[in-house]
Amino acid sequence: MRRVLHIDMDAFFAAVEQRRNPELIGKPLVIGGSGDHTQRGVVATASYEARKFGIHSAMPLRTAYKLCPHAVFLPVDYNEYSRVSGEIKDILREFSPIMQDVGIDEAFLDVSRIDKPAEEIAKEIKAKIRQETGLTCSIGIAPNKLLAKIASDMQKPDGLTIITGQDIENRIWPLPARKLWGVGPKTEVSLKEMGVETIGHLASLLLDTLVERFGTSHGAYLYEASRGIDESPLVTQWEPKSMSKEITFQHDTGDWQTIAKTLAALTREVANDMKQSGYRGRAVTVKIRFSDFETHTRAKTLTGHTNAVSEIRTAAFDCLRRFELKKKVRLVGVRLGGLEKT
Ligand code: TTP
Ligand code: MG
Repeated sequence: MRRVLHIDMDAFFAAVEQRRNPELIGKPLVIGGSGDHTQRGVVATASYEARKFGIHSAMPLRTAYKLCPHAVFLPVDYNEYSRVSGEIKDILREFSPIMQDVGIDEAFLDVSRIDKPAEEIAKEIKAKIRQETGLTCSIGIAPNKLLAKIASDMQKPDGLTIITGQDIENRIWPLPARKLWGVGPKTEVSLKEMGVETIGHLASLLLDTLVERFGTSHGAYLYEASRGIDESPLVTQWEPKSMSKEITFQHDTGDWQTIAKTLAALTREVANDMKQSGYRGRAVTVKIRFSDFETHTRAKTLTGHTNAVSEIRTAAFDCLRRFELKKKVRLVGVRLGGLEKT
């Protein structure tokens, strides 16, 4: 049985601001645009105190001001929220490496392989996040991502909700159809036209009816989702171990100049890739494949991590000189390993 957690921070931007400035705790707080309610811009989020006045995300700041003139309006400080978000994701990864980063304030965590009740893990996560960042979150526990996401939204703030396969009829079917991931405003309108308001209603429709209306793929998705079925795996972030480039010559060559020039060009490309993706490496490996497909590598480890072309090229040429180029060369490649994030 799979056990998936969905973690969603409570009033995230507002909570980060309240932590920075405790005077804001307990007050209606609106974060959005440049923080000036006379200017254009929309609400990114509002504290729970401000939500009581009917203020919500995507509402024009001016409207929010009319609803609650004594609310504190602050600009969006995206850098700070991303930094805190990074801290939270790091905490989650400590609990399980199978983490899907969904957005700035939410993530899925697969805890199936952890030998402990999921509820206990969730409580530990909540405590750790609170301890390290001072923030609260709401967690949903379910057999899949679809249900876990619905669950985390059921009790907020600071909630912990468990949904099992047995709860679908009683707790999922009464919910409005739009609570299902993949039911956006357009699908919702179509469903309303068909007289469908709840997830249970949707589950009563025939597969054929849904496919006819929404197409094969979305129709089948809705059919399964309304029954709480979701087999999709967590998409974990891919961390490269190395970066490489190689090229096969149009014609095999024995010309050292040609090989060296090609290697220099490949080195530049790898260095660029690393700079763009924010990595530095330490271990340079050059690969040569001869015309008879015999393939050899030579490696050199640098004293420190780098993404500087000149350093990588010098090491690559050191490697190249250690090859005996007695046969014609078919392919040349360079790889940088031992990567670290810059
Ligand atoms: P949400 O998780 O949707 O909202 P929230 O964390 O503020 O509140 P809740 O307790 O209900 O989870 O979104 C996370 C952050 O993303 C939110 O703090 C601000 C930002 N955001 C926007 O900038 N614009 C939007 O329209 C929404 C919905 C969110
Ligand atoms: Mg949130």
